[in-house]
This record gives sequence, structure tokens and C-alpha cells, in this order.
Amino acid sequence: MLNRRQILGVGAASAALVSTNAWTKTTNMGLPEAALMETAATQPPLHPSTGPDYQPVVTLNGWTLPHRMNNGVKELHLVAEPVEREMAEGMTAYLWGYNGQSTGPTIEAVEGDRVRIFVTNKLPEHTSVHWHGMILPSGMDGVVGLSHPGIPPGKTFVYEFDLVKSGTFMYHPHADEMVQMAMGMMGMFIVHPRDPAFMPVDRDFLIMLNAFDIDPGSYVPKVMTMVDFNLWCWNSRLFPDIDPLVVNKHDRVRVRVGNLTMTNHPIHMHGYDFEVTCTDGGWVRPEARWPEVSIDIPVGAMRAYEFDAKYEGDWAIHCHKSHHTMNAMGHDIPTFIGVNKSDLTRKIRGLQPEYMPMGTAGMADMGEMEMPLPDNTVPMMSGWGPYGAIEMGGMFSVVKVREGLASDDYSDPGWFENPPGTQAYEWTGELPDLARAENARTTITPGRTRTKS
Ligand SMILES: [Cu+2]
Repeated sequence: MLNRRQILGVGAASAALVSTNAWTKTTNMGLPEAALMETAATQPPLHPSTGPDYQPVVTLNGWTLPHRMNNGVKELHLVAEPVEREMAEGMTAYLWGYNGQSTGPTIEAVEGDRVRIFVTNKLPEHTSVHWHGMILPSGMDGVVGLSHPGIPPGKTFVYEFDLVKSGTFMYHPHADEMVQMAMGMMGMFIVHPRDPAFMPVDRDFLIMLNAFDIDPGSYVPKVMTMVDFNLWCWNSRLFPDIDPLVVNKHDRVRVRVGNLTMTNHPIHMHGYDFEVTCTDGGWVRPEARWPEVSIDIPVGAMRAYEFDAKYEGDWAIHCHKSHHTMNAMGHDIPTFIGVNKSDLTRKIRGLQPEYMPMGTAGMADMGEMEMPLPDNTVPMMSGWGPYGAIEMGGMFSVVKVREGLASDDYSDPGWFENPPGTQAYEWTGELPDLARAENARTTITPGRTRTKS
């Protein structure tokens, strides 16, 4: 027979069990509301309302998912669903994503937090969420068939784990992955250090590299494409409509870049050198860092780099694969450089007066031409700067460093005005005959220095 104390003990034990059981609690509390985002505009940083302070990230053309606290657990609600994403002005794609957008909302939490993430599946097939780079229990890892059964359409699964380390992580389905990722299902998961004094920055930007193959004039990605994608995006957005990275002069700036495409992307930023300070494996110790001006982001990986914003200006930031700074291009166009097409042009204009020959002097004229395009298509290269067409598309933006911006001001400050004497200019004096290398060679005497005093 149990005495009163033993009964109480049993009662306390079962109460403790109940309090760690997610289902019981959520039945009482109900599902956290699923926030939805209707716009592709960059949302202001979401400062923490509870717990340790941190500098929240800014996801270019994206947003951070709000959470609620439930008995010390951070609860979030992701909804996997078909979405309409404005990839650039004049072009919308029918994708799959989370909470109204692709890429999905950024998740932000703090090292040591326990998170409970509800995932509701509104797709026509099963899905799962893999928490890329996270240290967590095997059953929470989100590999369909291995970690747990797929989340059937219409059902909600719960992932719950402790965030044992800070850093930059990603999330994406590990279910029918080729299709679901080609459709745009991915997002980033930032775990801030518990100690706000650990590697603090003033601005912290997020870019997820992703790619689609959408024929000009159509809306749905071709999911069977393996290499030859035609839209190279940051957060499912294309230049000229990727927002700039607005930075206050003297800020310490971090840029975190994740890559869930099928190829590597050397991300090159002008005007600065910088150091890799974090990978999805963790923070890089100061003595292990080295300087770079381009950082290759491997497939399925993340690199974060940091710099002190010492130099004012408008600095290009882009993938250094030149085909990745183009939009919707066909790759089977012959090269016409040096070809005289005037005869042909005259004949075609007899039939079609508006015909324009392209590419005989290079392709730069593509940036300025207002060519008739099919509906729902972005020009191959476009975007206007203060001095003309920028002749870029795809994975391109501008880091705008300005003096005296307020700490949460990310609004576009317009174009940089170069101080007098600091801009390239046209030479209007006389042009001497240029010495050809061939002639130059004959004037060099072997074994002698070229310059005599
Ligand atoms: Cu690239």
C-alpha cells in the first residue's frame, strides 16, 4: 500500500513528465499563430523582447519569424505551402516556401534556448524539415524515413530541441528534396551567442543563394534541371530588385551567405578586404582567419565574413561567375562579336521594321535596350546606376556605406556622390601613338635594365 508521501511523489513525477511533453502542453495552449509575409520587401530587424540582448539580423528581401514564449520554451510555427514570390518587379514565380514566401522566414534564437517548432504541411505531398548544421537528437534531424515518417499533407509535426551552440544554420526539407528545394523551400536559422560581448557586430546581413529554372514567360520552375539554371537569386530575388546592404560608416558588419544551389558561388565584394569568421560548423578562431576579397561558398555550406566599414561609397557585391549575374538567359545563343550583320539586318527590316541585331560589338547593348519581352520576365541584364545601365542581373547588389546613419536605418540612401577628384574621368588631351608590345620588345636589350638614368 502506498502512503500519502509516496502518492505525492508519484504525482510529482507524473506532473514532471507532463511538463516535458510537448503535445500535452500544446493541447492546452493551442498552436502558436503562424505569421505570414505578403511582401518581398526587406523587413526591419526584429529586436528580442525577452532573454539576452543580441543584434538581430537583416535578411535581404526577407523577414524574421516571430516566436512566443511558452513556459521557457521558444515556440515557432512554420507552414510549408505553395507561395507566389515576386522575384523582381514584373516577375512573379509560383514556388513552394514557408509562411507566404520563398525563401522561408529567418529563425532567430539564442544559444541555450529550447525551441519547439511546429511544422504544418500545406503542400500536396509529404515533407520534413532538416536543421542543417544543428547539434540535436537524431530523431529531430528531419530526414524523412530515417529520423521520422514524412509529415503528410494537412498534418503538423513538432520538432523540439536545445540550441547547444551559436552560429549560422539553414533549414530545408529532407523529403523529395530535388523537387522541394528546386521549388524554393529553404531558410536560415541564426543562433545568437548567449554572451552579447562575443563577436558583436553593428549590422548583420543574411543572404541565401538559390537558383531556379523558369522559362521566360512562365511561372513554375522546371524541377528536373541539374546545372543549367537561368535565374540566380539571393533569397529568391533578382537584381535589380535585390535590396542594397545599407551600412553606417565605422560599423562592424557581418554578412552571412548560405548556398543551397547545385554549384559553388564565389561571392566578391568591392572596396574592402575581409575575413571569414563563421562557417556552418562554427566560429573561426581569430588566429585561424585569413584575408579575402572573394569567398567561395560551397554547395550545402555557409560562410560568414566581417569587415569594418571604413570606406564610404557604393560598392558592388556579386557572385563572380559572370553567368550568375544575368537573368533568364538562353545559353545556346551563338557569339556574333565581329560579325557584320548589316546585310542581314537590312533584309529583315524589310519584313520587320523594328528588328535590332544584337551582340556584334559585345553584349553591353542588352543592358540599355528596351526590348519587348514575354510577360513575367526580367531582362537578362538591367538595373540603372547614376551613370547608366549597370549591365548586371541575378546575384548582384550594392553595399552602400554612408556617414551618420541611425542604427536601425536600412533605407536606401540613394547613389553615392563621389567627392571631387576621386572619380575616373575622360582624358581630353592628345593621344600619342600607342607602342605595340611587338615594337616594345625590340627596344629591350637582354641582360640590361630597361631604364637608364
Ligand atoms: Cu554564382
